[in-house]
Amino acid sequence: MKDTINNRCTFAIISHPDAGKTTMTEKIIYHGNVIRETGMVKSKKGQYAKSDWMELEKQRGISITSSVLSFNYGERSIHLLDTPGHKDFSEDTYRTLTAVESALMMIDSAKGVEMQTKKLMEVCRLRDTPIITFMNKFDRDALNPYELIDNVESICNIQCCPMNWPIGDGVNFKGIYDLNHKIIIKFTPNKENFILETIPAPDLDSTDIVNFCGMENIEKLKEDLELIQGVLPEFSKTEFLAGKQTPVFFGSALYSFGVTTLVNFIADFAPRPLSREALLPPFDHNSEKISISSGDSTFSGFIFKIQANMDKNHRDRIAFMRICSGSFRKGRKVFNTRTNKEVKIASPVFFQAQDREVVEHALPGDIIGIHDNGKLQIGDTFTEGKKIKFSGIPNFAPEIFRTVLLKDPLKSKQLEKGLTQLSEEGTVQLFNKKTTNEKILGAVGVLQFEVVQFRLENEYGVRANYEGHSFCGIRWLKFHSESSKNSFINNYANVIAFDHKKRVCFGVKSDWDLKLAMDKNPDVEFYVNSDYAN
Ligand SMILES: Nc1nc2c(ncn2[C@@H]2O[C@H](COP(=O)(O)OP(=O)(O)OP(=O)(O)O)[C@@H](O)[C@H]2O)c(=O)[nH]1
Ligand SMILES: [Mg+2]
Repeated sequence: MKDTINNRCTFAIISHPDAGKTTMTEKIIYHGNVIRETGMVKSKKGQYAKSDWMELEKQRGISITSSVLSFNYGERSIHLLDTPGHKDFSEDTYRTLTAVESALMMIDSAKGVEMQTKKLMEVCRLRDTPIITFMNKFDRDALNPYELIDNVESICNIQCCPMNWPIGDGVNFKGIYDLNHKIIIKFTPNKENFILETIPAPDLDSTDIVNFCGMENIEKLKEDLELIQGVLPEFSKTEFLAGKQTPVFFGSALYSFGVTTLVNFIADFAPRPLSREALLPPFDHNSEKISISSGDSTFSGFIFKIQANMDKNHRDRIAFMRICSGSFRKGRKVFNTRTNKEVKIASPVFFQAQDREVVEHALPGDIIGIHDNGKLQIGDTFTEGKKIKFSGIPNFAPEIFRTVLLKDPLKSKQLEKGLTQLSEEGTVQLFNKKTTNEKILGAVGVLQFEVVQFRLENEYGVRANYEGHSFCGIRWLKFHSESSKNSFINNYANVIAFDHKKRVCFGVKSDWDLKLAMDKNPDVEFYVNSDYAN
C-alpha cells in the first residue's frame, strides 16, 4: 500500500440479494490486478481471489459474510468490502458500513430498487455516505433507464446524475453513451474483455453510429438525452461527497462491461478517510462525543468484524480492524480501551478475500486482519492509551431462538467450542438455560441457524440439529444488589439463561410475561441489547 492517507479509499458494495455485488467485486479485483501499477497480492497465474470463499457460499452461490479485498489502482490504495444482500445476514452488512467512507449500490435493472437496497440506503442516508449507483445486467431485458433513475430518486431520496446512458438492452444491447466524452463504448458479450472498443459520437446521426446502433436505438437515445439534459443535474463532486447526489453508471458486471469506467470514477472521486465520532468514558448513551480526525498523529482503530476459521487448516480467528488515525507498524503494542490492556499485534495482514499479505505499515482507511485467540470483540477500540470508544457499531437483539441438539453425544466438547467461536462472530448469540443447561441459539434471521449447522459440521466435525424454543425475545438484566439478583434468579428460574459472558438474561415467552416481570421488579433493569443500550 502506498504511503499517504489521502490516497486511501475504503468502500462497500451493497444491495438486495442477487443484484451482482460479488460478480462486480470479482470483476473490479480482476481489473485492478490486470492493469494495476503495483499490486499487494500477486494474482496467481490467471487465478484471482474469490469474494465468496466460505464453503457454504460456494455451494449456494450467495454471500453469507462480508469479505475484504484490498488492491492498488493507479494512485489509490483501495479496500473494497463485498457484503451479503440477504436480510438474515444484514447485521454483518450494517457493521461493515461503519468501516467505509462510501458505498457502491448495485441495482438489478430488470427489477429496480428492491426492499433490502432501500433499507441499506436508509442507513447510508442517515450518515450522508456518498453513494455510487451501478445499474447492472443490461445484457438482459431491463426497465427503461429513465424509469430506473426515477425509481432511485423517489425510493432512495437522492438526486441522480447519469454519467453514461445505455443503448438498448438484452439481446439488443449495443453499449453505453459516455455523456462527458461523447463517445459510444461498444458492448461485446465477452466476460473478461476490459479493452473496449469506442466510437467517437459527436454526431449521433452519423452513418457509422446509426449502422452500429440501429435507427430505433438512436432515436430513443436522442430522445432520452434531451430529456435528461433538461431535467437531471450535472455531476457535482461536492454534492456527491455530501451524499446528496449519486452518479449513475449502466452496464453488465457479468460481461465486465462498464467496470473500467466505474473503477476510474471511484479512483478519481471516492472520498479519502474522514474523521469519526467516538465516545468518552463511560461509553454509554450519555457519554460525551468527540471527533477523531484521520489526520490525528496518534493511532486509533476499531474492530468491526470477527471471522473464525478463514483458513480451516489453521483454525484461525481473524478480527478486522479499521484504522481511523495515526499509523500502525507491525509488532507494535496498542491499548484496548474495553479491557484496559495493551496488546501486541504481531503479524497483521491485508486481505484479498482469504489470501493474505503481512502488513508492515498501515494508515487511516486501511483494513487489517489481526489474529485473535478469543480476546477481541466486535466494537473494541484500540488507541495509544487514550480512553475512547468508536460509536455506531450496531449490536442486534436476537428475535428467534432454537435449542441445539447434539447428534453424537461424544462430541459435546467440540459442540461447545464450535458454538462459542461461531457466536463470537456476532451473528448468532449463545445462551445456556439455567434449569436444564440447554444450549439455546438466538438470531435475527432464521438462515443464520442453517449457516451455524453447516459450519459446525464443516469446520468442527459436529453434527447438530435444532428444536424450536419457546423464547421470543431475551432481556439482559442489571441488578442493584446481590440479594435482588439471587431472588430474581430463584423466582424466574425456568426462564433464566446465561449469555456467553455468563451475564444473567431473562427469556421472554410473551410480551405479557415480560411486562409482568418488569412491573413486579422495578429495581431490576431490563435491556434489549447485550451492550445495555436500550
Ligand atoms: N446476466 C447477468 N447476470 C448477472 C450479472 N451480474 C451478476 N449476474 C448473475 O446474478 C447472479 C447473482 O450474482 P451475485 O454477484 O452473486 O449477486 P450478489 O449481489 O453478490 O448476491 P448476494 O451476495 O447473495 O446478495 C449470479 O448468477 C450472477 O452470475 C450481469 O451483469 N448480467
Ligand atoms: Mg454476493
